Amino acid sequence: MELPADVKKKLTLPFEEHFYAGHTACQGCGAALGLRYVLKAYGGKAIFTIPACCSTIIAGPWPYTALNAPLFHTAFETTGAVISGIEAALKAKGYKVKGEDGIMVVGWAGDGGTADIGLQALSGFLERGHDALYIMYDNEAYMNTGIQRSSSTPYGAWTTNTPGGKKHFLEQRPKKKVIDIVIAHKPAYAATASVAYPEDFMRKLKKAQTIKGPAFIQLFAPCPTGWRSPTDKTIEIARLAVQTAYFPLFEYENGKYKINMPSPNKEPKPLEEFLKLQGRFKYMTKEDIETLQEWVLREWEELKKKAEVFG
Ligand SMILES: Cc1ncc(C[n+]2csc(CCOP(=O)(O)OP(=O)(O)O)c2C)c(N)n1
Ligand code: SF4
Repeated sequence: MELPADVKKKLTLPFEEHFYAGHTACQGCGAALGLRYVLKAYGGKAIFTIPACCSTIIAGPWPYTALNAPLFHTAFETTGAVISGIEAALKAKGYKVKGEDGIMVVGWAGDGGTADIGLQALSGFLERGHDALYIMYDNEAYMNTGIQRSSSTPYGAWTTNTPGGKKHFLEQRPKKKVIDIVIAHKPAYAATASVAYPEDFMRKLKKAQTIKGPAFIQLFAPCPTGWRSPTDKTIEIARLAVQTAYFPLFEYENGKYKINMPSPNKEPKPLEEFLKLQGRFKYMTKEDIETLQEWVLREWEELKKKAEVFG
């Protein structure tokens, strides 16, 4: 379908679709939306690596895949190693990698496949300095195998192996700060992004395309099935995650931090506004909520300090 030129001019995102209908994501899936934006950003000029996760199923097997792009379905722990190999092979064969007219090598992995089992391969990819982009879409649990907790699951969340109930079996560990581990490698570029702010995400994807060296984006991607949230609340929840500073948006480039959202000069919204839209938090006591709220504000202060000192 071709849009009239005056309508097209008003769009803030590319009109062309490279993620086709007929994929198998649940209604309201943040991961599917994120993948669609990545495909829009790179206009079908990317090679994807997807390990075992929901996105493997969403994309589907060749020749029925929903992505208009070459796609490697790979083993759970290997995303960082596979994108390293693809980048090295393309260069050895004389292809242009990255830049407006080059090939984008993209790893697209869940939080389980990144923060837990894939951490070593991610570290190797960053340390060796490959010209590729690793995107961790963060739905804060192992969704594809039935909503088990990962190290990216927040304190107080229900999952099928942190079930809450009479005895207090909710997640007791804080969310692992994967982005801090990534930044410890001093990559060319690292950023957080959210499906609720597509223009910001698109700008970061473009940045990753033009910068030399490894890039990493942690994308907040609500999962209505695992978060026990209404399917039409995905964007609202993702927006509140940013506005409460639960998942602030920031960038790290050449040793410098820049906060994008929320404003460092204003009080973030109360965390409860974010929590109350999701059934996974319904077992939390008042004290649990206070504990998580304190953690969020402490992390937010730490980020603001970093942006002040290394801004
Ligand atoms: C070595 C290995 N262990 C376990 C699995 C089973 N497995 C497949 S997908 C998956 C969950 C993936 O979770 P995550 O990376 O968070 O992505 P999501 O499904 O949430 O999108 C697991 C445990 C596997 N494929 N390989
Ligand atoms: S379980 Fe969650 S992440 Fe997986 S397809 Fe459904 S909504 Fe998306």
